[in-house]
Amino acid sequence: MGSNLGDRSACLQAARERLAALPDALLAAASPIYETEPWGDPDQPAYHNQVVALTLGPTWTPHRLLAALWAIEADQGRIRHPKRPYGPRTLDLDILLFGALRLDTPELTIPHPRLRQRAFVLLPLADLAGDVPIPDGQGGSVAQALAKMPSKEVGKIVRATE
Ligand code: PH2
Ligand code: MG
Ligand code: MG
Repeated sequence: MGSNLGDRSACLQAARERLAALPDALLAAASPIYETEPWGDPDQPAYHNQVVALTLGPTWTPHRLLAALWAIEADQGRIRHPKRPYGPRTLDLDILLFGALRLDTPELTIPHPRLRQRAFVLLPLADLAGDVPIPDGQGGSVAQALAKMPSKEVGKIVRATE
């Protein structure tokens, strides 16, 4: 989850509440919230980022989850700017992993295709799932991917205080 517009903590809290209320789903764990520099598009405010783990019943598919995440984003005032795919947003909910599934469709790629490039993803993901293998064919766990990140990048990620 990411937010860099408005009250970022409130956006993430509201998102956690919506995720916990999804049918046949449990919000099993949440990482600390981190304050992170914008990645990919420098001209925007700093983000709050957090990773959560959902336990989903058998009725859930990746595409059904994606539709649910888009609905939550839209309800929280997310506006998509086609020219700024990495631009500012009230709320971004991305699927990082879906169990051990690997999926490549036009709408959805799992594991998240930029997971290994982003310290703001790997650090909170490692808080919850360091030992979990990343099923993208490159091999290794979340913690191993984090260890390969430049320490300068990881060092910039700090716990949020507000
Ligand atoms: N999300 C983006 C683009 N850049 N930078 C940070 N720090 N955190 C994000 O969640 C983020 C970003 C597009 O999804
Ligand atoms: Mg994103
Ligand atoms: Mg997204």
